Amino acid sequence: MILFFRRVLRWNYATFHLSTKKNNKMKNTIIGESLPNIPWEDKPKDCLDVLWRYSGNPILDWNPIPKAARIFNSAVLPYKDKFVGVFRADQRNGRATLFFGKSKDGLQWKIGPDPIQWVDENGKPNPLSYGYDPRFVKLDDSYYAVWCDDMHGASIGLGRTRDFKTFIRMPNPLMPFNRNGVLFPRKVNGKYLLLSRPSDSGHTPFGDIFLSESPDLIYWGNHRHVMSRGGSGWWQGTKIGAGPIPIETTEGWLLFYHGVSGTCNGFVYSFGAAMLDINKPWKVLHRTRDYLLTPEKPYETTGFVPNVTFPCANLYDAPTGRIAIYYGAADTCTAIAFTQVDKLINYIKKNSEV
Ligand code: BMA
Repeated sequence: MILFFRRVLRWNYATFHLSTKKNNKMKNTIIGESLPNIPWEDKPKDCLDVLWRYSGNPILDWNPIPKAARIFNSAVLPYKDKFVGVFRADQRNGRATLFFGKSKDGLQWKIGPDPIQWVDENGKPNPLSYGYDPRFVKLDDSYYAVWCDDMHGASIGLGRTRDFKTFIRMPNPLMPFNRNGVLFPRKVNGKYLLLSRPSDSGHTPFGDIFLSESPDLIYWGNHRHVMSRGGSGWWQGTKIGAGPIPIETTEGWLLFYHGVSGTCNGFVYSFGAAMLDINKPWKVLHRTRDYLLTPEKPYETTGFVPNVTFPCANLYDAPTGRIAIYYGAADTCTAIAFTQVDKLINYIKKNSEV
């Protein structure tokens, strides 16, 4: 009933926009909420790409707060008419941890001042050894963070909050070694879904994306392979990892993911996108043959780790199809890129290699 009501509301919104903006065909491809205050900038006239960078990049630069030297691969969400986020911050001792932040516009952030103080289910302190590359999602009535956690080696960490004050650590969903855990924003076929990238103990020279399911966010199983590294190009030839929370669309789940190529000067992290079947998300329908974004700008090619663009979050506005992608740049800065869902899906379909 609620779903029906939402769809009617969305339809009305879309119809209104269709009648007011004749030249802007809106198809309501994204199945989700509206976010009229999404950070946004129109595509520059001379840009030939389907995805374009924010002219104000980076939005977080070196030493953004007293207790963190670099804030980068981080995750944001809309909250009421503002924004909240879980941020990967490398502290001044070099160790990665997670901070919480708030923003009125998604561009200017108030982060910290201290790392998130995690507790167990009984409220006792349960600090992280380290934490990095968080993703953040609203599921049911709670907000869940997934990150790379230390469980006698890199593994997937999971925690939840309802009020952004108490952050409760939950059992690690998967065994080490694993990274790039990404939850789906709703149950599919009655199960919670988690993408991940199993690995070895180091900075893995290999890696594919897998999917696991759970009835309760505690017990995970029915693991399936989703996507392999590789393809005819080289940008995703070494390893790949799921990026932001998948976006539900009428064409399937839209998933941005990073791809890594090995060069004689180290790894290069770019990102592309895939469309996954809505009811069987382990089935890849389309997948970008070329990257959508690769390190080119000085803040992407130069920094603590050069040549890294690493997406961890996306915001969307369903009625207009606007998408803002938050990505870490050179393990130093936080940057934003924009795209429009219909143009992007059209591009992915036309330039797909599965
Ligand atoms: C990966 C992760 C990311 C990082 C990337 C490039 O293994 O550690 O946090 O952005 O390497 O250094």
